[in-house]
Amino acid sequence: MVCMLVCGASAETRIMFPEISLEDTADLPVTISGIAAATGISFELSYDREVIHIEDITANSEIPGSSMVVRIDNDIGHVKVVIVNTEGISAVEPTLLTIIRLTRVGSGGSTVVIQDPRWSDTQLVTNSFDVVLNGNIKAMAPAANFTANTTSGPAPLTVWFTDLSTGNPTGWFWSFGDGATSTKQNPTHTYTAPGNYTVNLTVSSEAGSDTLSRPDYITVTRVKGDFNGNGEVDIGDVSKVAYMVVEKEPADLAADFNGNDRIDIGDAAKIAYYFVGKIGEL
Ligand SMILES: [Ca+2]
Ligand SMILES: [Ca+2]
Repeated sequence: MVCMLVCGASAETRIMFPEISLEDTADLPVTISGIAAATGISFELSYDREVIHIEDITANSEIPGSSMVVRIDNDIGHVKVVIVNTEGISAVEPTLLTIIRLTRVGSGGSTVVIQDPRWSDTQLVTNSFDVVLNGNIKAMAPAANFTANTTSGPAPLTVWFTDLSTGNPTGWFWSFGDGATSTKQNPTHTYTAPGNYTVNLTVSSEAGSDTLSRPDYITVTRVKGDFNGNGEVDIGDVSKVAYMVVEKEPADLAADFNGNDRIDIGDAAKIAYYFVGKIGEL
């Protein structure tokens, strides 16, 4: 039991790299702890070169007497670091060893693996670390964006939507503003009724989700005289105006073609004339 009190006091040795969200460039610490005096430390880092590049590695200037040699190879995603200190680095408590400057080059995530970390003591014996905590660069959440081939026109209006989202989304949810939805990446939607429509796109991935709303993005107008919404003046529309005149259908002032503020036989005649081509416009 005496030995446990005395011998158990020796701390476990650790080397660690943090877990972070990285937007563009950041300086991240490699820290060590549990070491009374290290005369040398070496470690390697491997990472996904499609996601991050390591720009620079600098030694902690507050540790006197250190010299450092690094080799950075972003073509394969690997660095090797060697630090020598003839005084012995005191790092019983967590101590900043080096600053790693990282730049994001892709939107995904990457584990920064600490490979083969070793330290030499004052007897110049090489030791491994008890605990190695790898770094983790979290993937970026996607950002929603989209466009459309057209944003206005007479009903029925068919619109091709194009996803312009960034951050590699894996899911799409479109709301077209008329009650219809789609989970395609690049959907097509046909608006049948006149009106202004707000379009929402929500994109998602394992890293998160984002929604872009474009208020009143799509404006659908009515072809003059097209009351049944098929994009043209046809016999159904001619009949409908006739029904309005005899009050079998509610009057719609869009059918007041002769401009006297009521629906009358002149309007019924005008749409019939237009339909057969006796007049050029309503
Ligand atoms: Ca029609
Ligand atoms: Ca009229």
